[in-house]
Amino acid sequence: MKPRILIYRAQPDAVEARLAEHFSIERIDGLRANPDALADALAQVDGALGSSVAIGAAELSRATRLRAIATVSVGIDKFDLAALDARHVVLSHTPDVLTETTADTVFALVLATARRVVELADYVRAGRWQKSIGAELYGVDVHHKTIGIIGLGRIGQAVARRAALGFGMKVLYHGRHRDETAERTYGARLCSLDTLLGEADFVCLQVPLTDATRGMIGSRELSLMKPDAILINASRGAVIDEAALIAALTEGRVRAAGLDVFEHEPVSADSALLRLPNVVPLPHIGSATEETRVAMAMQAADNLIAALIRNELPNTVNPAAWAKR
Ligand code: 8YV
Repeated sequence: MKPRILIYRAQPDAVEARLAEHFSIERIDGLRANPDALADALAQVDGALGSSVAIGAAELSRATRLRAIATVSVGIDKFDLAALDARHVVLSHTPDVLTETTADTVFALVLATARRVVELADYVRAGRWQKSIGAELYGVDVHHKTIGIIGLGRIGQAVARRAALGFGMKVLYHGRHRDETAERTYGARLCSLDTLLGEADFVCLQVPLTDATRGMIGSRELSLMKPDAILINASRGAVIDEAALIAALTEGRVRAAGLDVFEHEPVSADSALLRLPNVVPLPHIGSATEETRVAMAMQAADNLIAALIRNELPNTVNPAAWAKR
């Protein structure tokens, strides 16, 4: 008899067809289901696949047969790893396949904020373009400026490559580990967070959301940035103290912000962030291209097949949980 899995967020047809070759499939709309309904659904299956849904002790409370969850994401902050370990459930994710696409999104925000693309597109659409534009509508250059990348992981490195090799930018980075390849290849310079914030023209957040990074960019950090510097966040919204950012943008202590992620998503239409003309907001589209989302879902499906059918654990965040079974 085939193992039974729960798809808690609909996936592309080709991906669900691949899963159906190996598993009996149950479905639930994880974004709308309450924790109790999700707990009931997880209690019936050996594996689960989906994204963007918080899974912790409550959802796992009756999951006695669950062995593996495959998230269609590189971020794992929606999961309570201690609760997964307590249930001996392994979690896999989808690194690598989304790296380049997400780095493209970061640079879309860099260019859109620096050159005021959204604001000026609205200016044209509103019929306000009556003559050649004046200095009041100028943006700032990106090429050959200084970019500071907080978190030089896979995506951070891809951002650094675009910056150095594509735009001739000077690259600063801050993180727990030295990256000698980045330093050798394009002169990236490891520096303290304060130094990076004080020197960068573009500050890019590329850290996972953890207890250590939650709120890491607050009033103090924003006050260290140059007043014409631009903040870019395509990692997780909760890394920034949004009230402090609103104040800094409103008071001109930071020039602009490009935000693909928010502390609470979807961000509320009446958020003060959305009323600021120097904010370019996107609806968490970092990896959201047709090609990449299929590739991510396929990788998640292969991760789940490997775990439940072949007893292999590729891209697994907590492999030790498997050994406890
Ligand atoms: C999407 C992401 O939110 O991979 C992540 O961690 O944040 C984005 O790619 C995720 O893939 C859900 O579809």
